[in-house]
Amino acid sequence: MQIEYLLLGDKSVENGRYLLAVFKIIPADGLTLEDVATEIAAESSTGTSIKVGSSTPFSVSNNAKVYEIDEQNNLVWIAYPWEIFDSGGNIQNILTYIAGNIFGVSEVKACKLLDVYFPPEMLCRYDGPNYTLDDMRGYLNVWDKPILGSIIKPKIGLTPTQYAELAYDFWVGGGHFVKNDEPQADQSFCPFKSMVDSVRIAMDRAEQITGEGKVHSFNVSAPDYDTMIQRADYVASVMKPGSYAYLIDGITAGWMAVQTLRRHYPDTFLHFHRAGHGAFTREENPIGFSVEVLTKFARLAGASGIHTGTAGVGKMSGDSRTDITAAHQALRLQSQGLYFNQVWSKISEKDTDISQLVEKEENRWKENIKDTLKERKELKRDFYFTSDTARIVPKTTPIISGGLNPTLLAKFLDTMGTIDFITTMGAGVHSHPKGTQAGAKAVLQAYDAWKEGIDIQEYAKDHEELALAIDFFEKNKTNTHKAKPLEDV
Ligand code: CAP
Ligand code: MG
Ligand code: MG
Ligand code: MG
Repeated sequence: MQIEYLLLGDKSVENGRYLLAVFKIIPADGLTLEDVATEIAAESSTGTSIKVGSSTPFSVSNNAKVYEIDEQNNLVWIAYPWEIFDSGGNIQNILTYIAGNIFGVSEVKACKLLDVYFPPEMLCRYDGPNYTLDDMRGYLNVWDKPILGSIIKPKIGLTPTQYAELAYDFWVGGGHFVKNDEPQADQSFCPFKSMVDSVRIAMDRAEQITGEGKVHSFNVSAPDYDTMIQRADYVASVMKPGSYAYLIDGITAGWMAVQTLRRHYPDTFLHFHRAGHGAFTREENPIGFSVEVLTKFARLAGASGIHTGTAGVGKMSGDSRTDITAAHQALRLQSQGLYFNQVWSKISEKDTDISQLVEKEENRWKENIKDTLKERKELKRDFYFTSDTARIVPKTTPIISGGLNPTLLAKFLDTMGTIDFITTMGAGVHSHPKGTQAGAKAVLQAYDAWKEGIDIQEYAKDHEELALAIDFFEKNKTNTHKAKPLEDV
């Protein structure tokens, strides 16, 4: 055991100078939880497997501290002096410590980072989002519903014009937002630049017909940063400001790619696609970190939006507690995580202004979501603008995707407790028997039914597109698991 890393009951960890983390740890055979906890604290801060003679009093002051252990549940709380992290607001650096070598050390049979807490002073050093859902709402002039979107399917294999034609259909059917799928890049049969050019033409046509603004999220993930920037710049040169977002495959491209985009393009919606996260977030996987942790780091990094899952309603693994906790951590000024209460303010939660804002937000969330629709535009200003913006880390939009279709929308809305999210449906739209335009209409109709409190079966009696969608998805149920009941989050 590396005893110098064990400071059980140390209250000083709450003084704002520490990042706090909680891990679930299963020790390798023959070791105690204390043994392994201190090994992990050492390896993830100043130490290694054996004490070195080259330590200095200052280096020792940077030791992580194991400050709480729950033997029964195999939980270990560790505090990290946040000044050990790169002073440049660097997410990959933090994760290299607290989600790095520790997963490979032989003392560990299992180790999962479940929750993390960032103190207010630390938040000042990180970018956080700049362009938010409210900016997108302003561009689209859509305040009374989630942003309703689609991913073009098939996932890959369409030519630029075929691709853009489907985007056009979705927009003309009333949809707001279209995204590239996660593997879209610069393929020979669908060159990136031609795809962008075709989308612009399709968007202009759709806007002319509908008289509404539309948004497209372009996947700028690339082999290297220069190419990523070239692709992003190309999009900016072709598209109107506000009409495009940048999608980045944040797990496979990495946190540096996410932060590079955030810093280069603060005035563009940054869309974090998390393909690959299941390898380390899935509940049954004992090594890695949770969806909640991933989402919190995405907000810290400055993603305008990140996928947070369908709470068990759709096709991807995930339950309502995990996904809804993550979504709230993305959205709310104060979010109760699995273990920590996070206030996304750069000043102390004890400050009375911040407490008042938190209370106001609490009250808003208690209201019926349908009753608050008309006030949304004003609330946005109230929250993020009339208060001193520099003191609050703006929200990250939950992006809800994966096996959703019009018949599942109401269930998800009720589970989510807010309309502040973007939803994207792939198969849920393009498999409509009458095509993509009808698929988009069915989504809008499903939303209107929910808003008016009418069951979709009833509403479908005089809404043909919805009726066909219900019929189709009843016959083609792919969802094999049921949503777990929503626990208290
Ligand atoms: C959804 C999707 C998204 C997943 C990612 C897909 O398509 O485009 O990538 O939602 O999962 O390819 O599966 P469908 P998550 O609407 O056709 O299912 O959002 O959980 O990160
Ligand atoms: Mg090393
Ligand atoms: Mg996809
Ligand atoms: Mg699909």
